[in-house]
Amino acid sequence: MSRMLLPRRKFLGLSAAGLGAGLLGGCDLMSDSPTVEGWLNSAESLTYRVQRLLGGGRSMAREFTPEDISPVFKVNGDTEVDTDEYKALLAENFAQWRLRVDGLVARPLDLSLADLRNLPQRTQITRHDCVEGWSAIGKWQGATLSSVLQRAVLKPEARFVVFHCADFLERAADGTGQYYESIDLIDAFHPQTILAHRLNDAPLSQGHGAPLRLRVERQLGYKHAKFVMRIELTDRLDQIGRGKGGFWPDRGYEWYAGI
Ligand SMILES: Nc1nc2c(c(=O)[nH]1)N[C@H]1C(S)=C(S)[C@@H](COP(=O)(O)O)O[C@H]1N2
Ligand SMILES: [Mo]
Repeated sequence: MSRMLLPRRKFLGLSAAGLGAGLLGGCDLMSDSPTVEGWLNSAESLTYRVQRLLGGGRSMAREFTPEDISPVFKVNGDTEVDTDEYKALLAENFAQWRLRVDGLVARPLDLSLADLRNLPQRTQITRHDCVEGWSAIGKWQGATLSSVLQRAVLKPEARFVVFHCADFLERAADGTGQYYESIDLIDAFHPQTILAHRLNDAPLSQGHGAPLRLRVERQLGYKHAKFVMRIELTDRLDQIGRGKGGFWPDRGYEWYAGI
């Protein structure tokens, strides 16, 4: 039954497009390189693996109408980033900012905001639910995370997508406290999972996570990493932070915060 709901052709089509884009970069130069062969094989096996997983992972979070948008969308957690690096980027309106995509990928990426705006976009009006007991409905626009991951070409060992943020919510004695979060590949390739650069038709404010924040609509607010600087593909979470996959998961919250 769930297989019938999966738009299989469309998904394969998108993956093929991603692969095509990936190949354009180095194909002519290195087509006889065994490494390139390896990348292709990894990407293909990943596509099939992801597609299989998606059979049970494609239910959609509810979407709302423009009339439902909350007049005020609260900011929460860190609402400013207190590092020289971030302040310098902000001062130039993020012209020098790049999103680094690395780890278990065949093609590491450095994407500017313009690059991200040129990738396939999605706009969605959704409700944000914070564990502290408040909710707000907002209109988010951003690049689909799947389009970014397809361009980076995941290696077959990749299992988690880690979002490293610019802010330190705590400066703990053990050196942890920089905000981070992580999701599995089912949520990473979900159509509503986006790297948002706009809220309610305006560029993200610093409070809401400028220049880029995650929207992972089927999970609670703390999973929606703000101020994202780097996306790391990994096969394990135990060596990042305190090992539980996120700032709040490291401090006792659930890693999978499904709503
Ligand atoms: N980098 C970072 N991301 C974060 C947080 C944070 O403190 N730092 N707080 C989280 C929590 S608990 C919530 S509810 C939302 C708040 O998003 P908002 O400020 O846009 O409402 O961001 C999440 N993402
Ligand atoms: Mo939250």
